Amino acid sequence: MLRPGLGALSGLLAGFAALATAELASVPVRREAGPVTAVGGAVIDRTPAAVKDFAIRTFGSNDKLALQVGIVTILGLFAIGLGLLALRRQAVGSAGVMVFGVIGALAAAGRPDGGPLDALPSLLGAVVGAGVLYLLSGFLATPVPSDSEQAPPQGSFDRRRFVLAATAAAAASAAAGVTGQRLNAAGGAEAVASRRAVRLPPPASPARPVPRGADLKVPGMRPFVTPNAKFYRVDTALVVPRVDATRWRLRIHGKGVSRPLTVTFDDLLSRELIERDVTLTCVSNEVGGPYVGNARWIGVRLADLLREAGVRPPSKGGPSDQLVARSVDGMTIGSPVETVMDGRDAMLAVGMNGEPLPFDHGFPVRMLVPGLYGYVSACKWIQDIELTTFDDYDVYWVKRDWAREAPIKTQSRIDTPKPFAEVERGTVPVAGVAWAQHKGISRVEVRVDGGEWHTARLGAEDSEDTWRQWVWEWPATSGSHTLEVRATDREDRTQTGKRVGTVPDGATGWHSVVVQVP
Ligand SMILES: Nc1nc2c(c(=O)[nH]1)N[C@H]1C(S)=C(S)[C@@H](COP(=O)(O)O)O[C@H]1N2
Ligand SMILES: [Mo]
Repeated sequence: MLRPGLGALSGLLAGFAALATAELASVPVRREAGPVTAVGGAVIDRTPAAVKDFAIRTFGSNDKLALQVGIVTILGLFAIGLGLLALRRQAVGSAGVMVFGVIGALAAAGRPDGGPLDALPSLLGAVVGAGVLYLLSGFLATPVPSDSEQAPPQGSFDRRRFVLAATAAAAASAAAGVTGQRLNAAGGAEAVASRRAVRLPPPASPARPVPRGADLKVPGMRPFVTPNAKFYRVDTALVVPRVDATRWRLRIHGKGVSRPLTVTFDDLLSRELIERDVTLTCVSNEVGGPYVGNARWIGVRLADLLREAGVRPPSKGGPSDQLVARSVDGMTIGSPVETVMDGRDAMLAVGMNGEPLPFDHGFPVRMLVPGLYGYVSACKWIQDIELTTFDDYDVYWVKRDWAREAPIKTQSRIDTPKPFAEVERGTVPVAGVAWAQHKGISRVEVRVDGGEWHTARLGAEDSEDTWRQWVWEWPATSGSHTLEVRATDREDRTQTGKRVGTVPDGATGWHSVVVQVP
């Protein structure tokens, strides 16, 4: 009973030693090359659209934590298995550890932004882990005597050595792991300092103040402008990139670029800046979902830079119809050149709600195109813009079942009352938001239990690129009731009630909420 237990423990200690060594070894390489991050990233890259959506829906912004906990748990189980295996076949157990090292190495080197060097932490970790397992299982390998009554006090010497070696391995691993984590965390120090040093110049073209009455201030509603800390986050980054703004460069090049450009962060800040309120939406947002937020952005008009580089949209004879934005973490996001240059406020954003972009939201620079879902427009941590065609190149999400082009669909959401809430009889404000970026919202209607539609009162319009709050005073009667909402945009198109899922280009259907009135 004791030996299998110690075998399992050896496996776990070997796994711990491997991960800790890899963490330390990732310091001179890069923190993204750590095996758990690398395998997690590789899993994300290979996750079909529907599963990724399921993960976002189920775990929300904790989807990445859930993934990492899952990976560590699976590794732990395999480590126990290898520890038990090593009791019978010492070398095979260690070879098993090496197999996991190779998997980690392949995952790390194969990431969109990965290189051969990224394989190093996993391989080093595996070598150390294999060694630890070999050593520990060696101490446990004393053959069990056939007649235990006659046997000398069984393996007492080895057991003491086992305890010593296991303790040493655990302590050394903990030290290596903690040191690695500390150094990796400190590695972003220049980036943090560069962000702190940013002074955003006043925009040449400021946004007008948010009109009074845009925020209806109905209790239970989220504010009209989403604070940065509350802004939804959707991306594939297990480790948020920390880019040093003083070393940041953006290259603009490709087909039809007659004057390729490379700009620095200071170059961008010294240009004419625009400030705009824009509501960003994720294609993975289900009907009624939370992945939509509204912020005041500051940035450089992207069309200005493109024109400077000699780019013409297809309608003016330009050869490229797709703009591919690349981030420092290897994400590729493709937008239609025609849309980016059609006069809307497509921008390279440097500021969000009065401060430099938070790291989570793309510091130092991200793209933003009002009216397009984030996955086809809003590249965070951008470092490269290539002009090409949709025929010639499929970007990250397009390779994973999502549509090439995806304008935001007109949508509306009930924020209060909450689903299954109990509300008092009498007048109940039913309120929420509606959005149809770059078209604008002209009407919102609410109905109860499939009855006739009632027109809601709209909050003042900030811009056609922002959402609009709405409220309808409901004379609530006793019983269980279903509230539904639909919006109409300024092109006079009413949101369809037909329910479709988020894949491949955004969900449709009316948001409904069931409430109880005593
Ligand atoms: N580099 C990078 N940029 C990215 C993504 C990503 O995974 N990596 N996700 C996109 C998606 S799907 C959306 S909806 C928006 C979300 O932006 P936010 O996290 O600032 O809200 O970022 C976009 N930009
Ligand atoms: Mo998204």
